Amino acid sequence: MSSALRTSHTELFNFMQLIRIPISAALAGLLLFILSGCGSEALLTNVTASSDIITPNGDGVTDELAISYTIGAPAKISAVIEDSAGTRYPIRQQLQRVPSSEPYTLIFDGTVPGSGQGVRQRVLPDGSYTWTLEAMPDDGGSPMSQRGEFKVENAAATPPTIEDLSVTAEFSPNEDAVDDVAYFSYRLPVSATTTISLSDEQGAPIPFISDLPEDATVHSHIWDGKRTDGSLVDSGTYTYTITARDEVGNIVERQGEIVVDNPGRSRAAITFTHIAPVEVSLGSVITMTARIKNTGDVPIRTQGPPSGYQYTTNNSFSSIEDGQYAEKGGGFWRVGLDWGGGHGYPFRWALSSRPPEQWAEPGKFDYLQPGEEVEVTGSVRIEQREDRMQFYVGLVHEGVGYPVNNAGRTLICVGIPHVETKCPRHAP
Ligand SMILES: [Ca+2]
Ligand SMILES: [Ca+2]
Repeated sequence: MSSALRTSHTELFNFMQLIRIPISAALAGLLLFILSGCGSEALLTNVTASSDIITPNGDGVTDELAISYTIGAPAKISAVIEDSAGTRYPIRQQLQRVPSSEPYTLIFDGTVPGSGQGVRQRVLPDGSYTWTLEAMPDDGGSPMSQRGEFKVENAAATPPTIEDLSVTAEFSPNEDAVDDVAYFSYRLPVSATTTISLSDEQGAPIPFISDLPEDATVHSHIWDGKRTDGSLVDSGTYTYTITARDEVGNIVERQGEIVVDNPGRSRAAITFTHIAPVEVSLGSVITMTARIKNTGDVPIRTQGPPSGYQYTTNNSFSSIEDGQYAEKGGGFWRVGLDWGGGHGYPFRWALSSRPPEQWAEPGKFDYLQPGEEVEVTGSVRIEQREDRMQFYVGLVHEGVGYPVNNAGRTLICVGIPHVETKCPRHAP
């Protein structure tokens, strides 16, 4: 069988040489006359292949087949690869070409569209194949085609895979610290270039991860429900497509759906602050009163300690009550009090005027609903030996930042005799 194939390769080679070599011009002209369907301009000529064997394994040596051709009239070019079992793989379809004295070149890298099973593009396995190049003239005349044979050897025909895939089924990107992001997690057995994209119910694409080189290990990515311009997507069902491409061109993909539920942005404003008294002795207590309004379109989630809790300047939200009010991974909002050069708002209280047993999750967290305004009080016993303390109020969106910072600055004079002259609060 291989001897028969070899014979046909030789014949092909000779045939193409006939077309290419000038001394065979008369014969070539006759052939082209026949091939062109008796047209006045030869539609498809000088069709040559760079080789009759390719080894698509990424080593840079005969990885590709270059098929060059000349077009004599405006035409659409298509190319098909066919294996020995008769399966056809279109590799180019209806490419518009205009006449040119310069030859066109079509590069075939050994890959063809995959046939289901999550394989989008794959390297052909070792074997014997034919390529067929067809030109369909724009003027409605007869198409012309040329074909050749080639072999694939040493092919890297094992595609990459996307294993252990886990994707969040439903999430609500509304900054309330509950299911705000979607997780993609998978394992690549071989290194690959990964792309993750989403599309909405109308098919509009939302790029997420683009052509990211990844090693053969476990990978995870977090989607926050935003487009690349930062805008939030709408509620709905989105289709994700993860593709992994290896260095030789095998491409596999996995698809699934993600439900985006009630996306929104949380916003809040401080509408009132008051810190008093402004003259205290060491060991006495100051009290902050603040009013906070949810000015966004989604509920704000908040945690304790509750309004009314008293700190000392020697502790903070993360140290009190066995750490139960430490930051919980982001997304919670609280009102904070700080002083001096900034300590990251060590004193924080829940944005709720309800007692903890009446919270949405009693003792754990509560919500400040859109449009709702609450008054929160908090006190701090002054145990620092500083005589001038500039206190200020802020909103803390934990893990995100300080949406309101440095509000209601108030100078507190601590344990100073003759305070009117030694700790003036009003600039002259
Ligand atoms: Ca090679
Ligand atoms: Ca959420």
